[in-house]
Amino acid sequence: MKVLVIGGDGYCGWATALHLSNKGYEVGILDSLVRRYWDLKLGSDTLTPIAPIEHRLQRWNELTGKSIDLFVGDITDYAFLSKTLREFEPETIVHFGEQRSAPYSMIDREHAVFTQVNNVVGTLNILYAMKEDFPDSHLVKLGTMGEYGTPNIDIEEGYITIEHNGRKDTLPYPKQPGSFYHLSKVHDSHNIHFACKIWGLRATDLNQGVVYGVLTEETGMDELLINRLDYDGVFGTALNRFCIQAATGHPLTVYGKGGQTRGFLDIRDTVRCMELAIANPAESGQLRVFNQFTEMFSIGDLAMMVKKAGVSIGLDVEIENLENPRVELEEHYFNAKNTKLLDLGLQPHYLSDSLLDSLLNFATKYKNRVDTQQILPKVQWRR
Ligand code: NAD
Ligand code: USQ
Repeated sequence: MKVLVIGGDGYCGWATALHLSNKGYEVGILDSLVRRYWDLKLGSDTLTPIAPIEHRLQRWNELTGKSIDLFVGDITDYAFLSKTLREFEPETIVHFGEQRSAPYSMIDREHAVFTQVNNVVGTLNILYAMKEDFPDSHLVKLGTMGEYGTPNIDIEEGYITIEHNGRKDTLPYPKQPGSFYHLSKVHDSHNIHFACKIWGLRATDLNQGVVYGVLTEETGMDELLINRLDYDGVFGTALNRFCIQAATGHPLTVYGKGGQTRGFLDIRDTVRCMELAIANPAESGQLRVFNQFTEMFSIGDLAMMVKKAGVSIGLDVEIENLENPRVELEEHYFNAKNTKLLDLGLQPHYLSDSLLDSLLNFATKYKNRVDTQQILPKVQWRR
């Protein structure tokens, strides 16, 4: 099967592209490489030295004999997107290619507008290109658990059945996202839902939780295949940041009380979830939604786990509760369903001492690349 991985130079996309290639899929990567440029503009860099995409792909080919096609361009450019799809003729389109940082989207008006245009227009272009030329292909789109926010009731997988004034219906689950980035995902979900309904397209929205870890079977094969691992205050995410902070002797940055609870998953499960969603496509006319995470943790508990694992390998780890730069509940109910991917056969890698140990050792190996000035959060949600 031919799979086009949009955003295939990024953290989740690179690991997924290699995994699918390894599993025998015919893979193409479409990426504008804009994420590398945003890092440059922010003055930040990934912990790991990532090779240029051409070198990565050449090394993959040398090691495995498998080749991955590369299309460098922007999906908000419809002519480029349409031309690429006609050339590659994908049966599945995996879409990771968005601006994915909540803090980046909250820097100022320009960054909020950019995030929403990049994400919403990019996805809308994909939907139109599918309608024009590939109405039977399957769109596997990365959404986020953050679309739901933190409601005081259980979170279902995309839809909820409601009884109201004696009548009953199954409706899209209410969305209460916490940043202009997370809002862009909600807008995408609505557009995809509508396109499936009117044009009979098939799509799967994967509401993914926060991803952690860096090594997968494929990216660990060679230094040139190494994946990015962000630690800075804009693109770095909770658990990855905490491990890198522990390795460099920086206090762990828990925002506010640390009672914020989120869904998490190991990047080795991200690639497996993608494989499962691709191998079991949605029906025509259907927007299927899976909640893609394996465990729920509060940020405070994660920090405690990293501290314990760090101390056990001789690191001196402090936890600091910073004033929260975001507007979010710091103590709340959170109980989200995640059975659909398990039903398809996902066997989770749960967060373990050995994973924390290996992530801490990995961070220690590259700690000389860390610019500690980039660690503290600088973007404020409030006026
Ligand atoms: P990333 O920034 O590492 O990768 C995104 C890639 O998309 C980059 O290589 C970038 O150059 C490319 N891109 C962005 N806009 C593009 C455009 N207009 N045209 C072409 N390419 C474009 O991000 P990631 O962490 O790999 O996240 C991938 C997807 O998964 C995102 O949609 C994100 O919202 C979602 N997600 C990520 C996480 C996480 O913890 N990293 C969690 C949940 C969901
Ligand atoms: N947090 C801290 N300290 C930190 C970093 C984060 O306390 O140093 C807190 C935040 O306040 C928030 C939680 O940890 O409550 C998660 O923040 P995050 O930066 O790890 O993740 P988030 O901003 O939600 O975004 C990330 C990805 C995004 C994806 C999302 C999945 O960047 O692309 O959509 O995780 S989810 O969180 O489930 O919506």
